[in-house]
Amino acid sequence: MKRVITYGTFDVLHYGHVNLLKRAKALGDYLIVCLSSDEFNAIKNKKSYYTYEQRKMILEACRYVDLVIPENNWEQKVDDVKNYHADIFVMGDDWEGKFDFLKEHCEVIYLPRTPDVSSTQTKDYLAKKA
Ligand code: C2G
Repeated sequence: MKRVITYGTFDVLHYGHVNLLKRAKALGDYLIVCLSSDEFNAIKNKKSYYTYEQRKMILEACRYVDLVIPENNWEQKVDDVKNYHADIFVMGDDWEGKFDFLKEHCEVIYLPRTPDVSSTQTKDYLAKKA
């Protein structure tokens, strides 16, 4: 049973997110998504359109996701990998190298981002249409 873990805000879920989740799940048997809390988003200077609970509900509807837990800070990843027995840590390659400290605890894989799609782009487009 290979367990994969990934992190993110996943606001206004789009096909770039799903493409990441799909490839992450394909690396193992069980995918844990650590979803940024609204408070941690503020620390990341990100304002989500959807609340944590709404983003969690949407992610839980995704066929590739097995468990959604909160991401509350930058420091929890080593504990998460240990506590959830994660074998593989996956992030999009916009984070290339940033989490290599996890390599002593699990495999670290950065996957190519899906080009030309982002929550911000979608939100800006919809705001202009309003
Ligand atoms: N992603 C992607 N392609 C896109 C957009 C996003 O592959 N077009 C990936 C990102 O690389 C990330 C995941 O989808 O792995 C979630 O993206 P965000 O919600 O933007 O996550 P981020 O704000 O980068 O949070 O501790 C880590 C942070 O919580 C990561």
